[in-house]
Amino acid sequence: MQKAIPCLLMRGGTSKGAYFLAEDMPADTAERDRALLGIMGSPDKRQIDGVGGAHPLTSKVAIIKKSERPGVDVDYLFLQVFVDEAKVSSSQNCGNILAGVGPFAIEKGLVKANDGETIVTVYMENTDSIAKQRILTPGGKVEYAGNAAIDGVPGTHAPIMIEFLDVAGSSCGALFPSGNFVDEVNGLKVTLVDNGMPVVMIDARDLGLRGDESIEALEGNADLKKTIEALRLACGPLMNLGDVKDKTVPKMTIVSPPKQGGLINTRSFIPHRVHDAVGVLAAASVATAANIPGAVGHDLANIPSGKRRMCEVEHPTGSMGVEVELDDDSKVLVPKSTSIMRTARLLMAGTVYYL
Ligand code: NQM
Repeated sequence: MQKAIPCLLMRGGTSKGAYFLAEDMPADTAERDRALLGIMGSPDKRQIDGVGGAHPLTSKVAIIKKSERPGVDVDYLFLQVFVDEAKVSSSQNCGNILAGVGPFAIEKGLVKANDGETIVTVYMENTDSIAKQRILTPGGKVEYAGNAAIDGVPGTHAPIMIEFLDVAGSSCGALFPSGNFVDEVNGLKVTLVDNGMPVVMIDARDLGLRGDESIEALEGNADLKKTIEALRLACGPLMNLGDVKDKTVPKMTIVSPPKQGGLINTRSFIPHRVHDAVGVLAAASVATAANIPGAVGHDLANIPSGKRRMCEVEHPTGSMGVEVELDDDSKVLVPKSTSIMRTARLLMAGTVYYL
């Protein structure tokens, strides 16, 4: 007998995933993960027997419920369903899938929309932190159409502004979890940073790269992949993440000088495939570190001036704008807030089946 669960399929930023109400999911974690593997069609590199898109960026899940926290509308749990392994991980957050959380909450009646725009405050369970989303809701309904473009997604859509309030150190305990702006690990200079996503920044030149290589060239470079994975496993404990063998963090970001007038250019292993763009919170981490003298990439970067800095983090399909507001106390070096613009779209509302 097939089992059935109500589901919305949504694009959130440059990712795509299945969004569920927590109350519709099996309460037992092992049973929930078994359901999600079946729903996505994992493990199988084509995910042919499920709704997953055969890439980590399209094999994602959001589980959402009304929040009991004061001042918070909904709680959001992000789960990464591995494509070719029978694994489901809650070890990371996802700022792209987050873009669809507010619209989902309104569609499902968890949040009552205003006529005009609606602010949805989201508690992100993976990182114990808060994001505020501003969603256009003319007539009290989510507007998906609009003129906002984000690189990595064709066409234009309604903008969703997202402000992250307390994400610095949310996975690793500190913005720079090793206590240093730069460390030497496996003979390579790295910056270990967490402004919402644990990221290891490496200068492309130290890997014998230019930094603007294609995704295919990077994914086809077996020696590079071995070096990057060995470095990731060594950096995990230094970032207070423990053994990261079965985790999808830290993300490994190769940095090089900007090519389009932005802050810095990136190529990100997430951690085994190369991102088509860059993660939202990963970009927030990279943008923050690159602004700090001494961090890997600072000397390559085009640093804006002022306290509120619009930083374009370049990636294989364009760039992501991250606004970083630095704290008044420059010794603290914790950004006060980080904002980005995303778009999202409801693709399908219905029932998903699994065996
Ligand atoms: O960094 C993919 C994405 C992400 C993560 C990944 C993300 C973020 O969807 O906030 O959104 O790094 O696995 O882009």
